[in-house]
Amino acid sequence: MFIIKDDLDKDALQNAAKKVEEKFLKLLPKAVDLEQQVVDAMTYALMAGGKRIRPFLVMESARIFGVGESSALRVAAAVECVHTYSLIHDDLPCMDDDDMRRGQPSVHKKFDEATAVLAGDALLTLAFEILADEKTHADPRVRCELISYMAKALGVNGMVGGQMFDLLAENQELDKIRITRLQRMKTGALIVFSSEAGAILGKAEDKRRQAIKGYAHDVGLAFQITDDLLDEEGSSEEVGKTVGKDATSGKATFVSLFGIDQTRIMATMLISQAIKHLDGFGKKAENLRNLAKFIINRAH
Ligand code: GRG
Repeated sequence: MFIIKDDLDKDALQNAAKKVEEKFLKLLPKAVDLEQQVVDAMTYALMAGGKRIRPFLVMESARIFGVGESSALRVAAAVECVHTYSLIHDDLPCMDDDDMRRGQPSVHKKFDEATAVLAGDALLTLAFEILADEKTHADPRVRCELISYMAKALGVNGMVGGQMFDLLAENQELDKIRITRLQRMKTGALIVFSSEAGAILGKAEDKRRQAIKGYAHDVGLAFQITDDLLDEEGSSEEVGKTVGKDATSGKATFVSLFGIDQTRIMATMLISQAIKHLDGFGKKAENLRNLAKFIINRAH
């Protein structure tokens, strides 16, 4: 086994999760008639738990750059809204077709497919509405930068492009370079945005912003590699969704290319590299260092 022990303060992760969940309840739109169903589906998906890793990244990077908690919490909530949208759409029969998410029926199973599509769309648009609001930051240039960077992380050169690539990748010969690119787009780009958001909010100098991006770049890939390992080795009960799908679908992954041991070594090396990027931040970055280690130790 190649495990780096993590000392992540689980209370800090849980506290951040609790604050973000309270924020969702304040930010979710009010409905007055039949449109209530889409709000119910958004609420169901958002409140279903989840590790809230991306909100934690936003809040911790914001803390490093001296950003007030109320701004950070709004961006953290926006990021989790778009992450949740991606999970709802990914579970649809036309995509990864999964009946379970976060240990409970996926949104299209609990409601129906049309409601799931709309709930995803509404969470995506809500996220931009949150970023555009002056409560997120007094400076409109900062708000525009947040919107622009989040849009890029989610679009064709980010999550949507990565998902398209992934859908077309089954039974294709993919080498390490193409798999890495796919994963950096599909999962990595939002993780990079989550970490960079604190630097944007805090108007950080370029050197420090690049350091946090370097950290997130490595953490994002290690996160996805761990997801591949969990798909191979984890149980559905622990992971909270169907596992073993990559092997059944013949999809090339890090595990299928390099085997479990080599893949775990790669993830461990990425995490060490990620932590190195934080050298200039001293003690303030301790939660981020431990989060990186937690990401490759996680069982779900
Ligand atoms: C539908 C546009 C569109 C994109 C979907 C991210 C994605 C693209 C699909 C998710 C598929 C998936 C399971 C990818 C593996 C990495 C990942 C995003 C895992 C789920 O994230 P966690 O572990 O989940 O942070 P929780 O439930 O803890 O929030």
